[in-house]
This record gives sequence, structure tokens and C-alpha cells, in this order.
Amino acid sequence: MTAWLPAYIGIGSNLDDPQQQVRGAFQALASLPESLLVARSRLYRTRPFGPVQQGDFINAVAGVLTQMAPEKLLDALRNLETAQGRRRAERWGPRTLDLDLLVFADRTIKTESLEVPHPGIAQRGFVLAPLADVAPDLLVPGVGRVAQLLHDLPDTGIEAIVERSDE
Ligand code: PH2
Ligand code: MG
Ligand code: MG
Repeated sequence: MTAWLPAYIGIGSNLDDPQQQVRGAFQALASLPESLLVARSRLYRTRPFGPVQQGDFINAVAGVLTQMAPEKLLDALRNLETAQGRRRAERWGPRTLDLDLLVFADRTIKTESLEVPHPGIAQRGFVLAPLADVAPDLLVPGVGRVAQLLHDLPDTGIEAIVERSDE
């Protein structure tokens, strides 16, 4: 039987009720074939990173165990993005749902369609803060340990959203 390998997925949204988009993404990830959703971070409200002026994002991270190969998992993530209304448009621009394959076991992959670990993890508080919720001791291959990477970032000002208990 194919081995179960851990993978971490970055979730982001800044369109059409981002908190609901992220919650919907967790639900969809829980139904992925050949996979188990094993960890969900808190939700974070984050300032847009990069060259495009746009609204704040809600970001989170999911941890899964999967029997899928990385390219197949990436394909499945693209399908979930499309199912939640993602339109391929401006690079860096606003989106209803972005699912990024951040880390796949101890693999380093660089093909035309996929780069793992996701480039720029070390510079992105909106990835590291939720990743540290679910896997602070994770060693990102070739990059470093999550808690250390987060500690080394200049103040990110990123705060978790306090979830209402009546929801
Ligand atoms: N995603 C981007 C560009 N900028 N900024 C934040 N805060 N969060 C994101 O998820 C994000 C971003 C393109 O994928
Ligand atoms: Mg992204
Ligand atoms: Mg993406």
C-alpha cells in the first residue's frame, strides 16, 4: 500500500466573504480522496503582501496525510480552487481561494508546474504564523524550522482571529 505522507497546504482568500471561503476550504480538504485532514490552524487576518493593492486576506494552514503524489495533490487543490469560484487572473491579485502546496514530506521539487517547498515561505508571515499553529517544529526542507523562521521575521503584526464561540 502506498505510504501516507504529510503535506501542508496554505489557504488564502480576500474575496467574497474570505472567512467563509477558508472554512469551506477546510471542509473540502477534509473530503479529499486518499487523504486525511489532520490539522487546521487558526484563521489570520493579514495585510496584502506583494505589489498589488488589494483587500486584506484571511490566511490559514491545513495539515494532511495523503497517499497522492505531489502533482496529483496539486491538481486536486486546483480543482477545489475552481469549485470555490477561483478565476485565473492577475498574478498576486485578489482571489476567492488560493490553495498552495507549501511542504510535501521531506521532498524538494522544482518542475514547471510545482515548486516545493513553496518559494518565499521564509519571508511570508501569513504562511509562517498559521503553519506554526499546526507544526512549529516542522523542518522545511532546505529552509529551516518553522518556529525559528517565524521568530526571525521582522514584526509581522499578524494576529489570529478570535473565533466566536456561538458559531
Ligand atoms: N497571497 C498572494 C499575494 N499576497 N498576501 C497575503 N497577506 N496573503 C496571501 O495569501 C497572499 C498575499 C498571492 O498568492
Ligand atoms: Mg499564494
Ligand atoms: Mg497559489
